[in-house]
Amino acid sequence: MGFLIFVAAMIAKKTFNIEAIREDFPILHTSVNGRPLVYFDNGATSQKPKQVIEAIDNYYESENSNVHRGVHHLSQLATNKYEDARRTIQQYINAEHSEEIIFTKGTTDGLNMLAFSIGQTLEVGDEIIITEMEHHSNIVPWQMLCERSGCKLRVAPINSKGELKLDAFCSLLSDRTKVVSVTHISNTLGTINPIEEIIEASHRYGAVVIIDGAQSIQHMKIDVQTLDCDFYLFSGHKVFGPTGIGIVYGKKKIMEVLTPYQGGGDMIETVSFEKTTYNVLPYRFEAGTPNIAGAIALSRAIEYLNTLPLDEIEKYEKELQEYAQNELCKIDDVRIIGKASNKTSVVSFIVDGIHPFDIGTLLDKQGIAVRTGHHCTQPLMKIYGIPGTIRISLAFYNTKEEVDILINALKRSLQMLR
Ligand code: C6P
Repeated sequence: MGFLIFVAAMIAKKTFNIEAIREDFPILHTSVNGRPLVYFDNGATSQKPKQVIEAIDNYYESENSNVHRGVHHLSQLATNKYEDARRTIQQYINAEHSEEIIFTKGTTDGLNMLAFSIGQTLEVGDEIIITEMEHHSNIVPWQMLCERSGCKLRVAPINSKGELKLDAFCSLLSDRTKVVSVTHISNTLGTINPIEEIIEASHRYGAVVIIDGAQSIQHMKIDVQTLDCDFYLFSGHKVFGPTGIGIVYGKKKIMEVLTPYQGGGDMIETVSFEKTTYNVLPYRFEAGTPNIAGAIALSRAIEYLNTLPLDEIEKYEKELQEYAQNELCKIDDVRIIGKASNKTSVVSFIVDGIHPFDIGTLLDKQGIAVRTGHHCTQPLMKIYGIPGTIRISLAFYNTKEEVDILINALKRSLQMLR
């Protein structure tokens, strides 16, 4: 009996088989400029497994209809699938209630929604804290709010390694702090922020904490109840799902008293020319026909992730990032931007005297996709005094062999450019 249980446990144990995983991603088997594609631009968007591509096809071939609107078979089918998708995401991030999961267009859309809706509750002199490493999506919506409301934006500094100065962050907290909105992982530096400490310290002052999870959900298991964050946001397309869909997780007790972001169909309870009353959560934040296929395909991506050994993957990605960073450091004149002791998946670098764009172009000629430029973090670039970086951003389907191809291609490119 004991032996049978052991065998069953062994069969159930998920193993990390990179060749099998790569088979699931058709695009990884294509060529660019006559070379096998090496895709190192996962921070911009991840590639999609065939299970996600099939879910989109299948939806439009046999399930397409509008949700929450019809008594007919297809409408109910689409509604059930859409609501099942919500529950899949709820379970994945361990939200307490499915109504806490709002479908959005992506992280940018979610941050704008929160800046608007939370902004309605703020007063002149209230403060919002962000950090120096934020993506423009977590800067501009708050600036726009400050301009129209008289609130003040405070920016917590980083050190030269690209780590948040936690003491300096804590010294910005006060009774005036109403919102703290920080990225979990920097898209440009790869720094993993100490969000547990940030959340705890901010809650001591009664501030609402928003975690921009655009670069973390695809690299580590997230448990929003353990974290105790008030909001956690991510984009579907960075977590192996499609573009045009994203998630705002928000604590029910906070969300149900916020003013809706947009008005229109589905978000209402009653409408008259004199007054409108709003629907319950989550619908009050989902005005208009949503991205139904996107939500279903995103849940398929999450189900796909659930078949993988996530702990092993997290370790593997960190090792791959360390390997890439160490190999890059061996090349003359390469300077790594972002040397946090706790980082993952991203390596940004510059080469003295050579523009990142030129390197990116020559790498592309050799089949390697990297991102060059400011990565939508212009204030961060200003702090480092550089116009941009070359960024490699990894996913679990990347390999050491691909890193070696990059290193050789970079050496060839530098010989041509010098
Ligand atoms: N960063 C990158 O190449 P959207 O565009 O809405 O899906 O995600 C916005 C966003 C918000 N926060 C962080 C930390 C991000 O990294 C991003 C997107 C991409 O780094 C595109 S600029």
